[in-house]
This record gives sequence, structure tokens and C-alpha cells, in this order.
Amino acid sequence: VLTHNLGFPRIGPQRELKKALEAHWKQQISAEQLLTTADAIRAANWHTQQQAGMDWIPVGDFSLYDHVLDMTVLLGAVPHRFGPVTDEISLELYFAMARGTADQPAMEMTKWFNTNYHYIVPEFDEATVFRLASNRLFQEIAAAQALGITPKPVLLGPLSYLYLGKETTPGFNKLQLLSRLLPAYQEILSSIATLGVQWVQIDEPILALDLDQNWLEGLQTAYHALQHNGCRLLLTTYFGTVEHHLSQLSALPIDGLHLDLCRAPEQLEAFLGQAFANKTLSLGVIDGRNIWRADLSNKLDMLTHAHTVLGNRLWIAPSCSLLHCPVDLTQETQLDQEIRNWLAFSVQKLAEVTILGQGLNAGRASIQSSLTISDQACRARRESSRIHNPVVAQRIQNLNAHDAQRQQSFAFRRPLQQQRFRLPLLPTTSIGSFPQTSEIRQTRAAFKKGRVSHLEYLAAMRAEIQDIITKQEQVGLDVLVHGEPERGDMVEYFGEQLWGYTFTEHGWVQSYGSRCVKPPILYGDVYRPEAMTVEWIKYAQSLTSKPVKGMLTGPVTMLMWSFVRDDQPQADTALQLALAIRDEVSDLERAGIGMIQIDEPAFREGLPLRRSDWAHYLEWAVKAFRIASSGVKDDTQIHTHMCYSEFHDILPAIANLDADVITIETSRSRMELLDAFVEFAYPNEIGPGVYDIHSPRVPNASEMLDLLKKAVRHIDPQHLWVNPDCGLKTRNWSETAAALSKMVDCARTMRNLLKA
Ligand code: THG
Ligand code: ZN
Repeated sequence: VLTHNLGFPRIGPQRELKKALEAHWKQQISAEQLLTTADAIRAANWHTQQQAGMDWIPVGDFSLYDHVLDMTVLLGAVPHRFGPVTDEISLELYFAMARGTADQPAMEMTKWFNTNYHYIVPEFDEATVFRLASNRLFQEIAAAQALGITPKPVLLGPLSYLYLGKETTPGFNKLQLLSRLLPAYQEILSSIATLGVQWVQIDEPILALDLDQNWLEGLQTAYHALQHNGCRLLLTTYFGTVEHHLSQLSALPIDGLHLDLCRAPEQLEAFLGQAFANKTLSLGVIDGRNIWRADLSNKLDMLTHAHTVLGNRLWIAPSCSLLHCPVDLTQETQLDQEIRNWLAFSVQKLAEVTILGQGLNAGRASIQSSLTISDQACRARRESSRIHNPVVAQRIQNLNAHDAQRQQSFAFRRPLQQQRFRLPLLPTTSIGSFPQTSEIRQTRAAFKKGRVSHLEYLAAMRAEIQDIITKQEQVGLDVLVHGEPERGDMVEYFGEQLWGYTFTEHGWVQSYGSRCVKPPILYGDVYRPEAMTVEWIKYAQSLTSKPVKGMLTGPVTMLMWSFVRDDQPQADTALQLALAIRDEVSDLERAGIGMIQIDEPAFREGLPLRRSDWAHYLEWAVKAFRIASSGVKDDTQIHTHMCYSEFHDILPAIANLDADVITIETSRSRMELLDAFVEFAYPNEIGPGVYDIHSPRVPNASEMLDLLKKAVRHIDPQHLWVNPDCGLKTRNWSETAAALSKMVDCARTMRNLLKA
């Protein structure tokens, strides 16, 4: 039995890569210095994996920005808009594609399946050609070999690569490119083979999705073309079951298959059958998506059963790349000792893989002490009084249908809210956050470290809120926000105030490029001991006669952006979060706040990979939002906000949230989404973003007015709000003030046009 890993975090234990990248982009360090840092992280990662006992070590999983972009570079598929390229693709061009230039917007970025990682979307059209355009992978393989590492090169497979790209000309079908793509893959594989490599890991994560016939035929074509290339192919699948493609997979001329047995343990039995009798089966038994220590006895039982069937055809691995996991738990010195003992980060997960391998190779007795330690830790976690809170259990039990239902319908609530707020036609607002100046960040950090007193902190934040209110009044917005200066990452902000959450110091995970997030750890029943936002919002409201929206993060987003419990269904955790937020909503309402926004940017991210699982998810996700938002009076206006989303296929669920107002990101999809909202006859009020905040460019007034005119043609102006498409915390003040002024002007112009 051999052990291996699918991918290791790239950022480095102290986010060394992030720091080097950002320094390079600011021209503080040269390309050579950046590459030296990258080489060092890569070599250290290989060493760590070797020390942890991996028989095969992934090479090619490292990336300076994103592994899908790396594949685009390896294949020479630079979008034409970045100009013709005939030789090696330079680092400058690489970052131009990732981040854009003065002339060219960046390539689009989108969510990597249902994770919080974002990849750079390949661009395809009739003219796309592929050629081997980079030696980087081969150099890395040679470098690993020189260091005494046994490399298993990693490639994103041809089907997934095409599937994840977008067609830039209408009517073009990217699958047509397969016949052009395969020769490039053949060339890559034969070049790898000349380096004396035995196994290549070829990732086809799209196999966890529903695929139509064309793609399944493409799969056969591709892997029949890629056999006999000189190396053995391990086809890796992850994030879900692939049992629905069993017969197609068994027909592939591959040498091995990797299965995610954390997301889909039930698929194992089917793959132990005759159809795979000659193939290596790699079983992903250690969860690459979460931070819990594995129950090794339990895993060993599962593997022992597989081992009797597979013998030496069995490999053991984490379920997926460890990209989604923090690097090393030993760096966490501040974590509560009890909870720390329940956790495993990437380095610890590899040790678990090795122990299991040893348990099969040398017998259970050889790892008895590890099993005992694991058993004890798992029992301690199960039985800990820190996890279960009877008050929470009781409240969940007492929930009834009324709790997920506003007292009256939107049609009834609407006139009451109109009467209360007396807003103009096309009311203007923002999404919630305002630019976070470096002073603000510094004050927040200093306060957290105890270097600024509570009173000084309060005064600084209040001064900032006052300034933000004044600026919004000057711009002439109708509905104001306090601007969220007291918050860093919103999930972290709320998590810190809720029971059931804990935090790490170095538990960073790459989100995109150099950007990272530090997901809080949700380990126990969620309970809100006291109000979290009321004082800030109340203060902001005291400064203005305009309505100030209360700003909260919704239960689904709190869940999706945390490391979550694996000892109860996500639906249950979502309900607990919903109750905590519901309590906050009530407190805001009691404090006289009439508009409360509950953001759900990750609502779509939670959608399962397979359509057959959507209904169940949407049912509990909608219910959680409704429990969070329904405890208010009829004339309290509930807002929500969603971004990063293709909403088309989940519009009924979004309508079912029954928020009085939804603000959404649309400016990049040029209001296409509005068609969908119209088609579906979205019943409540809606604020389609009229400008893209993700770019520093201040839009000109005519662009905004055009979008607004389109919006008015599609949606009853009585239901329409005017706002940017997302929060403004990543922008600076001069851009923000200029853009918002133009936006308010546009709304006024439009009001006049409508009156005329
Ligand atoms: N919070 C969380 N997840 C997210 C987002 C978020 N996922 C989707 C989207 N937003 C990802 N976008 C970003 C944008 C910026 C940053 C991270 C993810 C970012 N991070 C800081 C960095 O890497 O320097 C660190 C953040 C911090 O200091 O707290 O800028 O908003 N959970
Ligand atoms: Zn947003």
C-alpha cells in the first residue's frame, strides 16, 4: 500500500508567497527575488511531504497565482486580447492575465466548484490554439528529482480544463477544441515520461458534476488518446461521488482512479467491483476540506475492508488537494488546548495518511499507540461539554413554521414600509462597507493586540462612522450605512462574538492570487450571548435623519466561510446560526432601526454539485435565512445582498427568501440577469448594481444611466433601487465619492425622465 498527496498549500506557513507577490507587484522586489521565494516554498513543501512519509509527492500543484492559469500558460492558450505570443510566456504576461493592465481587464475569476477558492477562467473561441508554451513543469520535476523527491506530476485534465473555461464568442462550443487540445496533452505527457516519471496525476474534478452525453463522449476520446504515453495515469476525482459515471470510468484506459471518500464514502463499494480489477484505487480518506482530526480507527476499518479486495492496488491519500486547508497546526500556540487536540491541518493530515498506510502494511498493532491517541481525541471531542448547549437544543426544538414566516405578505408590508420611510422613487443606497483606510486597519489591529484602549478605539471608530455618515449625506444617498469600520472579514467579526466559534492565528487559506482568508472554526452549538452590532448602528442612526441600515451576515454565508462541524448536518448548524442572527435582528429593531440587511454572498456557493441535491440544500438554506429575518414587524424592511453569482437557476429560492429588497451584483453581466428576474416575475424590490466596484475605474455617468434605463425598462420603477454592485471596502475614498455622486445624479436624472 502506497501513500500520496494530491496537492499542498502554496502560500507558505507564514504566507511568504503572498508577501513576496505583493512586494513584487509594488516593485519592491524583482522577478528573480519573487521566484527565489517561490522556489524555496516549493522545495520546503516537498521536503515536508517527504518527511511526512508520502511515497509520491505532487509536483506542479504549486502556483504563483492559480493552477488553472498555469495550465493555460502550459498550453499556450493566452487570450488573443493580450496580443500574439510566440515564445515563452513571460511572468509579466502571466500577471497581466491574472490582474489586468491599463489596456486589458484581467481574465475573469470564478469559484472553484463549491470551495472558497477562485480560479482564472480560460477564454476560448474558434481561433484558440494550443501548443506547449512553458517548460516550468518540466523544470520543477527535474528540480524535485535533484532534491531526492519522487515526483508525481499534477495536471488539470483536458475535459475539466475545457469545461471550466468560457466561450467568448456566442454560439461557439468549447468542446470542439478537444481535438486541438489532446495533441498538446500528449506532448506534455511524453515530455514528462522522458524525465523518468512513473505516475502522472490528472485531475478531472468535473466528474463530480452531472455531465451530458457530449462531455462523457469527450472523456472517452480524451483518455483513449492519452494512453501509451510512457507514464501511468492516475485520474483524480474529488468533492463528490463519481458513481454516476461508473460505467464510463470503467471503460477508460487509465491506470488508477482516486475517489473522495470523505464527501462520498458510499461510492467505495461500487469501485471495488470487477470493472476496476486491474486498476490502482487511491482512496481519499483524510478530509482535505476541513480541519478535524480523523478518527483513525474508523478509517482503518474502512481501509482494511478495501485492502482485502485491492491488496497492493490500494493507495491512500487526502480526499482532495490540501489547498483548502491551513498549513501546520504546530504554529497555533494561542488556540485553546482542548480544541487544538481535535484538529489537524495539512502537515498533520499527511501524518494521518502515513499512519493508516503503516497500519495496513505492518498490521494494526504497529500503529496501536496512534490509534489510541486518535480514539481518545475523538472521544474527548464527542463528549466535550464545550460542544453541546442545552439552551440552543431547546430553542431549535421549539422552532415552528411561524418562525420562518413574516407576519404578513410582501404586498401587505410594502405600503407600511413606504409610509414609514417616505423614500423617493428609485431610492439610492450602498451595499454596506466603505473604504477601509490604513489608519482604521491599524487602529483595529492595535486594539486587538491591546495597544489601544477600549475608549480610544471606540472614539476612533465613532469618528470614522461620523465621517462616513457626513460623506453619504453630502453625496445625497437616501438610505445610509455606518460603513463597517469595526469589521475586518465579516465572518470573522461575527464569529468572534458568538459562542461555538474559535479562531486561529495562522490558519490562512488561499482565496485567489495573493489573497487569503482565515476561516473561523465552528466547533460547537452557536449561541449569541449579547448584541453584536447594535451600539454601532444606533450611534450611526443618531447622526442622521435618513434611515441607516443595520448590517448583518446571513446564516448560510457564516456557514460556508467557516470550517464547519462534521458531527452534525450543515442544515442543523445553519439553523443555530439563524437563531443567533434572528436575535440580533430583534435587538436592532428594538433599538429603532427600521431597515436591516442580512447579506448572503455565499448563498449560491453552497449549492451542491449535483442537481438532484439542490432541492434539499435550497430548502434548508432558505429556511435558515427566513428564520433569521422573519422575527420583525411588518414595517421593518429586510434587505439582502448577493454577489459572485449566477442566480438564473435559483431565482425561485431567492424569491422565497422573502426579503423586502435584494441588491445584487449585475454590472459585469450587463444586466443580463435582469431578464431572468423579469422572466421569473420577481415579486419584491430589487437593486441591480449599476456599477462594478471590483475595478478602480470610476464609471462615467452615461454608462450608469444606460444601465439604469435598461433596468427601468425591465423592472417596475416602483420596485427599483439604485446602488453599486457590492461593498466598497476595497476601494479608496476619492474613487468612491466620485462614483457615488455620479450614481445619485443618475438616479435624479432618471426620476425626472420618469416624471416627464
Ligand atoms: N470573506 C470570506 N470569504 C470570501 C470573501 C470574504 N470569499 C469570497 C470573496 N470574499 C473572496 N474575496 C476576498 C477578497 C479580499 C481578501 C480575501 C478574499 C483579502 N484578504 C486579506 C489578504 O489576503 O491580505 C486578508 C484579510 C484580513 O486581513 O482579514 O483581502 O470577504 N471569508
Ligand atoms: Zn457583494
